[in-house]
Amino acid sequence: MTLKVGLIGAGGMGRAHVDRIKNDLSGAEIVAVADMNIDAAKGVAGPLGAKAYASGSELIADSHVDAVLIATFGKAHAPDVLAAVNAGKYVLCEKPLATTAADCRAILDAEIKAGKKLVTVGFMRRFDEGYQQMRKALESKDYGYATLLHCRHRNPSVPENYTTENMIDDTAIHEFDICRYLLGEEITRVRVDKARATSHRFDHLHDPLVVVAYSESGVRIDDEVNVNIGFGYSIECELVMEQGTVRLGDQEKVHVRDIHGDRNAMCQSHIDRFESAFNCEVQEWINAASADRHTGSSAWDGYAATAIVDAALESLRGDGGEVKVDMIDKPQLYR
Ligand code: ISE
Repeated sequence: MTLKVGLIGAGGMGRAHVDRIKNDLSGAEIVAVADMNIDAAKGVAGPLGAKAYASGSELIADSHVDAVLIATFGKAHAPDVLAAVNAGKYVLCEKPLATTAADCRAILDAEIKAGKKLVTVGFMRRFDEGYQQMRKALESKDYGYATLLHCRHRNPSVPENYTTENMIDDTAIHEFDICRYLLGEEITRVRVDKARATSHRFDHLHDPLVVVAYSESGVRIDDEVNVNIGFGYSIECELVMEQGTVRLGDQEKVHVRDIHGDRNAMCQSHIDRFESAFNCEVQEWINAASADRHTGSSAWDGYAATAIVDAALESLRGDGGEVKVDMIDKPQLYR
């Protein structure tokens, strides 16, 4: 069976998904593309022989669309995710699930009403082999329990319209999800420290920040968010357990040794650093949706990440003090 996918959002991320579905993955085809800019939708749909729509709701209502891939900007996600769930269609939505906890709760309610998990949130790091091995190391109990988690999220640069708040809701949100995934527990409190700002930034931006958070069992997490580091896209993570540590490797396509030293190539964006994770994520989603089952991070995970974002933003906007993460009890569907 070929899964007929409708893509909402014809920007860079949407086009990257089209390329991977067409060239690298199997079992799916794009049959419709929607974008509020209809010309952009037509530009992507045309060469695929797919239909073009000016809105997500029209695409979701198309009976030829089996499953929906959402790659629009965060604020636009909630209504399309809700419409897809209400239509009983599997949906892979790029992060964040929604930009407010209330919108995420509405999506949880819709899934509970549908009686099954239909939503996968695009936290692609869960499909990265390195993170998967880190989680296995903790689960093996060979090194005892986790005590500390050190993360670094460095981007070469950001565009001028990117704000200090985006360092939390667009960038650190990946660590909020992956730390929950690695530890298998919720994050309960968080604060945001401002470091000396780099001069390599726009004046409106306070870069870098360090997010300090604690999990339910008391694991202390620190996440350096540093988005104008210049040299490349660098994601680091070290999990400290009682009697051992495990550290995320880089994505090493080549390793060069010469008179200047011994080094691996530096990624320049999440697209190349997480290329195989994105491919695994989307392939897994195609396989799962075709077999009428859920995969990857759930709407609950999307809700939890947004709740942590809210607490971290409150700390950032206030005096940098610790803020409790406010979450509802986990509904049965997600246990
Ligand atoms: C971007 O939206 C991503 O998802 C990247 O993984 C992250 O590194 C970057 O900071 C975000 O802007």
